Amino acid sequence: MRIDIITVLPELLESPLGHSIMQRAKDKGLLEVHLHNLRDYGIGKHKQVDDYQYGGGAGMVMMCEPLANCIEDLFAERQYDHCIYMTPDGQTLKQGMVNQLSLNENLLIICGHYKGIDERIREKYVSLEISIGDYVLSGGELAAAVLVDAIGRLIPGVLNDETSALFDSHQDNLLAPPVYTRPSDFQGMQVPDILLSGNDAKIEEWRFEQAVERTRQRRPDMLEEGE
Ligand code: 6GU
Repeated sequence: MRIDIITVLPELLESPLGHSIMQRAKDKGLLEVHLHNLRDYGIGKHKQVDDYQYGGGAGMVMMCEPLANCIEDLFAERQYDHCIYMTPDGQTLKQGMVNQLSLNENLLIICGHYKGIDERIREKYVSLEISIGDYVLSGGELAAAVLVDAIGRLIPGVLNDETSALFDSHQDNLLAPPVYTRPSDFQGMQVPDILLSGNDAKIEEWRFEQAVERTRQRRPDMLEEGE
């Protein structure tokens, strides 16, 4: 998969996407992330990318031309499955949407800043608007990093044990069950006997029950959604 990201702060994305599983996905040639500095498309001597909003009011708006020129350059290179705009007024990101997006070949992500981008860019180019939750970030970059991480780990071959994503919290509308590692006795607190029993069928059953119970207690809304 190839993901192109348009941003005024590429530095903010380099580190989150340059370690651990995301770096491994890139090293294996399964994920390519290309950062495009919108400033390179800025207007005039000051490489301007934002301007005052029509109608007045505090806060700058990202201008049409730099974004349109950058997007057109990328559109000329390849066909994108989606042009995604990261915005707090977008659709709230859920695992189901992440699963769907992980099946694509080429994604383009636009990170907004200030008051956001000119509405005409949304109308003309954007096919999907995504928010990562009901709170406001100072820019779309950290949200884009969250989205790319969530998608990237689902690309086949990225995770070591390919089945492990199947048991993540939120796959199947259930939270994940509790997990334990050595020692079996930590300051008098024991690992549940069942996990030491070697009975795989019983262990699987126990994990499922724990997942359901944990979801019922913490996120009953998820059980209703799944029905
Ligand atoms: Cl995608 N962008 C910004 N700026 N804030 C957010 C967000 C996105 N999702 C939640 N809050």
